[in-house]
Amino acid sequence: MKIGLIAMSGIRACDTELLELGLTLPGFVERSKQIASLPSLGLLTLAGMTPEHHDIHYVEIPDLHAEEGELEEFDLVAISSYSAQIDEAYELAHRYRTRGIPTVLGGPHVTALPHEAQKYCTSVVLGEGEPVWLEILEDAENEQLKLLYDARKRDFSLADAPMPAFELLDISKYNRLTVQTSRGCPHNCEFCAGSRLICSHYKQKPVEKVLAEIDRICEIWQHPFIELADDNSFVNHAYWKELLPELKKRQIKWFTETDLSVAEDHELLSMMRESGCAQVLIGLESPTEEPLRGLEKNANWKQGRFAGYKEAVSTIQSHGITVNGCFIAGLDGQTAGVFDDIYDFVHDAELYEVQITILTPFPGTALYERLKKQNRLIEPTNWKMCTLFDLNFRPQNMTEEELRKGFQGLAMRLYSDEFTQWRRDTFKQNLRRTVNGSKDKQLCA
Ligand code: B12
Repeated sequence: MKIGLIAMSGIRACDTELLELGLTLPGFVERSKQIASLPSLGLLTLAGMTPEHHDIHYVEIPDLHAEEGELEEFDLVAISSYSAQIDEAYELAHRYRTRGIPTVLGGPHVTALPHEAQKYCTSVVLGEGEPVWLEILEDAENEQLKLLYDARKRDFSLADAPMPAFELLDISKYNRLTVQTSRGCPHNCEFCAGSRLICSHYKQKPVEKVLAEIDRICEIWQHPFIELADDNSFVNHAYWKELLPELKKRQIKWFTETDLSVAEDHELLSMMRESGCAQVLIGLESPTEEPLRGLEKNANWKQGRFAGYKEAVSTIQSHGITVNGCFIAGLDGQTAGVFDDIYDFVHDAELYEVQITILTPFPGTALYERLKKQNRLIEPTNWKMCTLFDLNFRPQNMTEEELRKGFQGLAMRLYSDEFTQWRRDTFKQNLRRTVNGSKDKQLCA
């Protein structure tokens, strides 16, 4: 079969004022440029386990030129789904299905809303793709595709993870590639729309598999920049202490997402830096303690650590690893004062990088269900608003206008040339001081 794996790519936002602003904001634009060119690891993973007699094509939506009329012919089309671009994915699926081409949709959005998705495609996949992909291919060959494949009922171990088909990529188009070491996260944050939606428990890929993926990437790109597609990397420090010395030998640069507990292990931080870790992205969520209460459904993990937030940032950065601190605007308990609070926190903690987003009720999350019950969703099924930059709920302690305008104003202040430069310079000065103190000249490299 000629199989088209179609990825939704690029960065989205509906707020036109914010988009216009974004054009002049270095922090916003730099990070979005970097991540906008990431390929779909989910689809490359499915490609990697597809038997060789199939003819696989990995296409990103802009390269399909779908809007220009004719669609490329395939025998089977597989499309991945995140909420913000689901309308486009549905339209494409519908066009293919109408032409008699079997079309399969998978990913977090359709896992949350399979009945919605079924209106537009032949089959919907719930959860991780790996446990059902070979069955789908066989059923498609026999023209017996089922309406639904529920992988959540099957226990999939990352020890069986296939090698993603990185060789399908035109590598010149990307400035980073993704590798996944883990799925899930032990924290159960109410708003989380990450891999928890497709995989219920935290699991890790064996070290040798991760290294094999990096080695494969190094074959097509010497000294690559790797973005780990993990939601929370450093849950198991022993695992990383086995992986990091091996990573060091590969001479790569890498970035990942983690919780703050990484600051508690100096040995781990040193090993991370030595192995090329450039930045960690950490969900600090709120610059004040109260809105953190009840944020996680299991325990108040972040609230419990709030008092040590700034010190933890400083500890990580003193190891030469920059911290990208993430804050959410619009959490219950926050007032219009939150924008100044975030700015002050970033300043006082001397964060190298900062990411601000608007609280977003993604389908399938506990947040969505709660806001729906409270009648606080503005347009409950307008998934285009699921961008992390668009407001689609009624905030508790400020008006919608206050939140929108406050967010734009904060973005301008945080990402102004002046403040961005100050953050960069302060990081370097602090590091120089640490280096002179510790005589570890490598840190400044
Ligand atoms: C890399 C990344 C991107 C990349 C690449 C996205 C892509 N095309 O895959 C880019 C930069 C393009 C991107 C863009 C966006 N992203 Co993004 N991104 C990520 C990130 C960091 C990793 C995703 C990843 O690679 N996961 C690993 C793979 C293996 O998992 P997977 O894609 O879910 O695929 C598995 C299953 O879902 C399933 N599957 C998926 N598709 C299919 C299809 C078929 C046919 C089958 C059978 C199975 C299947 O099988 C796969 C293997 O098990 C996550 C955060 C995180 N740490 O996870 C956010 C994340 C996915 N992004 C998010 C968001 C909000 C966005 C944007 C809206 C941001 C914006 N404002 O523009 C856009 C929208 C994307 C789009 N255009 O539709 C949210 C999505 C929430 C949601 N439920 O919709 C996440 C979870 C981050 C968050 N803060 O919540 N993103």
